[in-house]
Amino acid sequence: LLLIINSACSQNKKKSNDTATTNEKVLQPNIIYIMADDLTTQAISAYGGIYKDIAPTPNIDRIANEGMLFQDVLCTNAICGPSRAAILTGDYSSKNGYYKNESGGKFDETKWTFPQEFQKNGYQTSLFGKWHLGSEPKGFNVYKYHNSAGQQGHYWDPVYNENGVDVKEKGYSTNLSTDFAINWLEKERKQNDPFLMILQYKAPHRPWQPDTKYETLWDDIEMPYPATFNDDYKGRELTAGDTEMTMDYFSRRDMKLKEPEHLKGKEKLAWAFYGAKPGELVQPENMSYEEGRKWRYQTYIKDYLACVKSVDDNIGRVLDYLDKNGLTDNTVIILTSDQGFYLGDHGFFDKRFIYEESLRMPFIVKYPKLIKAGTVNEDIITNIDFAPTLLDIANISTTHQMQGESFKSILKGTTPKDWQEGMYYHYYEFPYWHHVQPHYGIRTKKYTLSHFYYNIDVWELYDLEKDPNQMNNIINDPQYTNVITDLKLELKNLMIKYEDNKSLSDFRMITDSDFGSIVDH
Ligand code: SGN
Ligand code: CA
Repeated sequence: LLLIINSACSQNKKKSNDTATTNEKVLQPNIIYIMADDLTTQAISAYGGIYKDIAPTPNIDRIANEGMLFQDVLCTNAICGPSRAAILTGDYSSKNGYYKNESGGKFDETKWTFPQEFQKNGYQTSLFGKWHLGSEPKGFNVYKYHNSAGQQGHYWDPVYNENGVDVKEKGYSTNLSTDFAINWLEKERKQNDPFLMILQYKAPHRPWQPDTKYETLWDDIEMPYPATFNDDYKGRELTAGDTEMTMDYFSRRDMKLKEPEHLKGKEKLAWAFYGAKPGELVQPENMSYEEGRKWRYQTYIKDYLACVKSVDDNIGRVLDYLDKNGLTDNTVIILTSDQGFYLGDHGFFDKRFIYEESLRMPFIVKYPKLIKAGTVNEDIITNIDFAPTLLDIANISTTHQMQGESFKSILKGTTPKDWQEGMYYHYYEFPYWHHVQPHYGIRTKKYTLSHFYYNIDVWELYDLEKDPNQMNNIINDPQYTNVITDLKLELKNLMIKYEDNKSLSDFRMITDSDFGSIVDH
C-alpha cells in the first residue's frame, strides 16, 4: 500500500493542483501540526519523568503509542518567535532574520514559508491559536490567531485576529482554539482536498492560568522536586547563576494573588507584576525564605501542569474527531512545542539556555502509513528540519533551498549514514526577559560546548554521559583539552555552514525602550 501511495504522489509532484485529479490528491496525507507554547518533555508522561504518574498526558501518549517519539529534537534558538520563524522557513535565525522576540518586531513576511508551498500544491491550509510573529500569516486559506497581549494571547476571553479582523471571544483559550480547529475540519474545509492544519496553543505559557475545573486539582498533594532544584550554580556563577528566572522571580500574578480592588490601570499592573524584578520577593508573610521558595514552586508547577492537562484533553478531542470521521489513517499528527522549559530544573522557570530542558523539544509523530507504532528515535534533529520533512511527507518538491534537512527516512525507520552528529545553537535576546546572556554552542550526543559572549566571555563544557544534569562545567579540566579543541573546530564549521559568522557585536542589545509596554498585557 505504501508503495502505491508513494508512486501516486510522486507522479503528482510536477503536476499543478489544477491538473491533478481528485483521486490523486486524496492520496496526499493530511497534516495536523500541533504546537503548544512552552510545553516541555518533563511534563509529558510518554517521556517519563517525575510527574508522569501524578499528571499523566494520556492523549499525547496516544500519539506516541501509535507513532514515533523523538528524544533528541533540539531547538536552534530556544525562544518563541525565533523558533517559530525557524520552523516556518527551515532556516536559522541568522538567515531568516528573526533573532529575538522584539517588542513590536516583525517577522519579514516576504520570506518563503512552508505553508505557502503546501497551499501552492493544492493543500487547504489553516492556522489556529498562537502566531506571535507580528506579521500577517501567509499561505493560509483561513487563520485565527491570538492578537491580545502583543500576540502572546490571553488565557481567558482572548482577542483573535480572524482573517484580518479582531474578534473578542468568550472562554478558555485552549478550548477555543480547538473549537475553531474542529469547526474548520467539520464545516469549512473542502472535504476532498488534502489539508494542512496548524494548531498552536497559547498554553502552557506564562502566566499559567488553568481552566476553572483544574484550578484546585492538586491542592492536596505536594508535587515532587526536580533533581537540580537546589542547583547552587557553582562554576557557572556568571551564566546559570546570573539570571532573572529563578524561583525568586515569580510575580504576584504568577502566584495568583488577588489584586486589591481599589487599584486601577497602571497601578494595578505594577502591583500584579511585582516580583519580576531583582530585589522583589513574593511570599506569604509567615514563611521563611526556603518555605517561600517551595511555595512558589508548588504554585507554579501545579498551574503549569493544569494548563498542560487542558492541552492534553483538547488533543484528545482532535484525535477523537479524526477517528470518528475516518481521517486517522491518512492524517499525519505532530505534537511539539516551540522549545522546552524549566520546571524548577536548575531552580529555573522559562527557557533560553542551551541547557537540556529548554533545548529539547517534545516531538511526537503519528502516521500509520509511514511510521511503526510505539517507536522511539534518538537522532539529533532540529526545528529547521521540520519544514523540509513536512514537505517531503506530503510529496511536495520545491526548488526553494532550506538549511534544514528532511528526516522522512528516519520516520520510516532508517537514519541516513551521513545524518548530523551535532547541532548548532545561538540565542540572542538580552537582557529582557530574564537576563540570560547571549550564547552560541554545539550539542552532540556526548557534549555541550557553549560560549556566552555578550558582556561576559565564558565558555562552558558539559559531559552529558557523566553529568546528564549539567552541574559541572569542565571547561578547565585538562583531561578534556583535546575534546574542546575538536568541538571548537566543529562549532566553527557549523557557524560557517549556517552563515552565522558575522561579528557578534552586530547583534543589538535590547533596551528598556523596547519593552516600554511590557506591563500592558
Ligand atoms: C513574556 C513573559 C516572559 C517570557 C516571554 C517570552 N513574561 O514576556 O516570562 O519569557 O513572554 O515568551 S510575562 O510576565 O509577560 O508573561 S515567549 O514564549 O514568547 O518566548
Ligand atoms: Ca514559547
